[in-house]
Amino acid sequence: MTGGIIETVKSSRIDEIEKVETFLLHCGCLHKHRPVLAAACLRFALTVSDFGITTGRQEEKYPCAFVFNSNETRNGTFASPNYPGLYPRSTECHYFFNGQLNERVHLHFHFFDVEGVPPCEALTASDYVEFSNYMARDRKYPRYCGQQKEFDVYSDRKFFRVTFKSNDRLDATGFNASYVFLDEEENYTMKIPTTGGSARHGEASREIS
Ligand SMILES: [Ca+2]
Repeated sequence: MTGGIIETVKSSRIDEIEKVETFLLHCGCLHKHRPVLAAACLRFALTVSDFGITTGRQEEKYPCAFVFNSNETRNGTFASPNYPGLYPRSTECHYFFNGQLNERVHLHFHFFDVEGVPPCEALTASDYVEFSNYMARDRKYPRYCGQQKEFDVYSDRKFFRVTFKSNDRLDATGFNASYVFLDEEENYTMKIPTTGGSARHGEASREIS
């Protein structure tokens, strides 16, 4: 009965098998007297290796990371794990954007609901989304959490990192966003929405709706 599943697991890499086993044990999937729960849980366990993230190229060096290269796709969408369902707890997912020379990435968040209280730090036990022009933290961009209206974020460099992180309590739906790579000239001629302040090129800014 489970031949297909066993074949799937066999053809996976060892670390994926370990992830699946962890999930099976976690949610009691191995209990033979609860077949319905077991089936649902098994489906969940098998999709969890790609976190239900359907776009980008999965980066194998991280538990959850997806790469978007402008030389493959100049625009598209990306979302939090398991979107539009609730995102999993204690999960960190990276979204790496790689433009070509002179390119920048422009992100537009259509939906945003990440459990937490600004400034979305550990002190407030917040889940959050972080933006950075580097692998390290970039103080230029505030962390985002809570329920937000649509907003835009611009990179300063050809590389940009978006990181989603959830803690071990309380859940929400997450986010859904689109991205587009633009060369510097296109970016500079675009009207950047401001909040009445002095939002400059590359700064995270909210749209007035
Ligand atoms: Ca949480």
